[in-house]
Order: sequence, then structure tokens, then C-alpha cells
Amino acid sequence: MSPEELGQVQAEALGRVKGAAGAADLLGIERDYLEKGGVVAKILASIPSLAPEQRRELGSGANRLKQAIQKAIEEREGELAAEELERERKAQGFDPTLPSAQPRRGSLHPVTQVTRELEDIFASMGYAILDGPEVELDYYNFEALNIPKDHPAREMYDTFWCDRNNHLLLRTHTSPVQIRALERFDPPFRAIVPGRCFRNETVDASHEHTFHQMEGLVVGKGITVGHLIGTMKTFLREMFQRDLEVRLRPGYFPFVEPGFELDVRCPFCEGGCSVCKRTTWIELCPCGMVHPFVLRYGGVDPEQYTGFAFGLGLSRLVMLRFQIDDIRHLMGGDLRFLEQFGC
Ligand code: FA5
Repeated sequence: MSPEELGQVQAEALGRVKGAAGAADLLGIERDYLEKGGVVAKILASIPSLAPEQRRELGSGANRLKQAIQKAIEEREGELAAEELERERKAQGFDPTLPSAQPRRGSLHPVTQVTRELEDIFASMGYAILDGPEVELDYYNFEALNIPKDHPAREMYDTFWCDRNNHLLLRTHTSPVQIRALERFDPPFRAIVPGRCFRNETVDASHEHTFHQMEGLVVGKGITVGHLIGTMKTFLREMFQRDLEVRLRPGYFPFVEPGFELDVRCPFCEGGCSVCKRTTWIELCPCGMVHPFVLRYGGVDPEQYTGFAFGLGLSRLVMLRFQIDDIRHLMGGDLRFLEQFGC
């Protein structure tokens, strides 16, 4: 076979490779040219019958032909794979020039937002921020708060008990931390305790079985109701950015004496609205002067020290703040609700 004939075979083979539409075509070319019984093999088989000087020439020519075909097949395989990928990308609507999808940003829960706001306000007034256990002892939740067994006040707190002997419970309020704080700190001190509480209650738009409160406790020499009112007014001014009138009504809690319900003038209207139920007053929190029994339970001498305490309904304050009409949204875990409070 002359070099020209070899050149023709190569041109024909490379032409077929170029026109191959897929892997099957390329396999066919490989079979026809490179495998046993193929064109290259037949050329090599003809070599022994040639004159010695022609043998070398045809041998190396056949090898170059084989390599050229192999190389062309590999390149075409690469091209076909790239074309296939491009087709898939187009079918999936993939556009590499578009900016990548942004990761979804989380945000703070509205209760966390208001808690942090309150913590900032009270910390700026020198309050410590305390925590306490959610699974609490009967002693701290009731007994040491002057609510002994069989006391009718226990009925105000529908309790989730955790054991058969009614020693352990899910705390029904943040007030048990009053006793824990009195045990731990020497007066004078002031502290707030934001946290979760639990009540075995029928749930409705304003009552949850799991909700948040924020306890406040100030103990020192000569603490009076005047300090309580001043503190609440300062906190409200910071929260709503203006002075708001407050009023005290009598309220009964065994752990305060005297006890009050503190109302605040509605910050959303002048003459009555749906938030204040057209009364212009909003119930803010129960509060009072710490009962001497409680001070004594906490190891503090009531002859020397007095104190005030309050129990803010934090969940209700969050509702007020963001105009949420149903408390069940707060713990419902619905992202469509929570995404509205991104910050
Ligand atoms: C108490 O829990 C007292 N520990 C508060 C207190 C502290 C009084 C210190 C005096 C001194 P009360 O049960 O009223 O009180 O609850 C306080 C606030 O928690 C209520 O005003 C209300 O805003 C909120 N709250 C009570 N129960 C629920 C509930 N099931 N769902 C949502 N909020 C509630």
C-alpha cells in the first residue's frame, strides 16, 4: 500500500469520526479500523509479503494511521460529551450566567426580639438578667412563694406535673426565680428573668399552654411602691418612646403584699381602639411589694429590706408590640407567620 493510499484511508477514517453522532458510531469506527480483522490489522498483516525496504515504511505508516484514528476518536468523544451536557443544561433551564440562588436568611423570633429589647432597657437601669429551670420544684414554684399545699391560689395555676408525688412540675410562672435569686444574692440587687412558662389551660386567642413571662425583682433598703411605678414608667417610655400614664388596681397574689394589677394608657389611640377594647387602658402586668414571708423564705430579713416584683406577660407584650391578634401564632412554628418579623 502506497503512502498516498494510506493517506486516503486516514482521510476516510477521520471523516467518519468527524461525522459520528454518538458513542455507537464511534464504536463502529473503532471496530472497522482498529480491532482484530479491521483495516489497520489487514495492512499490518500484508507487511511480511513486502520487500524489506517497504516493510519499515508501511509499518510506521500503519502505526501513524492507528494513532491518528485513536486520537480523533478520543477528541470526538470529548466533543460529544460536552454537547450532551449542554443539551441537558438547556433542558433543565440552567443558565450559568445567572447569579446563584441566595441562601434563605433566618431571623429572630418576635419573642426573642422583644426579650432582647427588654433586656437592653433593664440592663441600662442596672438590672441583672437571670435564668431559672423550666422543670421546677413545687417548693420554688408554690411553697416558698407563700402558696402552701391546699392553698386556693394554686387553682390559678393549672399545672403540668412531672412526677406522681407532685414534687416536680413545669413552672407555671417565672416567680420561682424570685426565691432562687434571694437565696443567691445579697441585697441590694435588681434582676429580670425572661423565660418560658407552662400552664395546663384550654388554649384560645390569648391563652397558650406554653408562653413567656418576664419577672422583675428589686430588693433593697427603703424600696417602695413609688420605685415600682417609676421603674415601670421608665421602661414604658423606653419601649414606646414617649411618656405613658399608668395606674394601679388592687390585685391578689400570695407572694406580694400589697398586690396590684398595673395598667398602661393605650399607646395606640386617644379615645379607644380594638387593642384596648375601647377602654384606653391596657392591662400590663401584675406586681406588688414582695411579701415578708417570701423574703424570709429566701433568707432575707424583712425587717431590714423591702422589695417589689412584677410578672410581665411577655407573650402578650409581643402581641401588643406587633399587633398580633392570636397568641397561638407565636409558638405555632409557621414560617409564613415568622418571616414577617425579619430583622
Ligand atoms: C403570675 O404569673 C404572677 N407570677 C405574676 C406576678 C409576679 C405577680 C410578681 C406579682 C409579682 P398571672 O397568672 O396573672 O401572674 O400571669 C402574669 C401574666 O402572664 C398575665 O398577666 C398574662 O399576661 C400572662 N399569662 C398568664 N397565663 C397565660 C397564658 N396561658 N398564656 C399567655 N399568657 C399568660
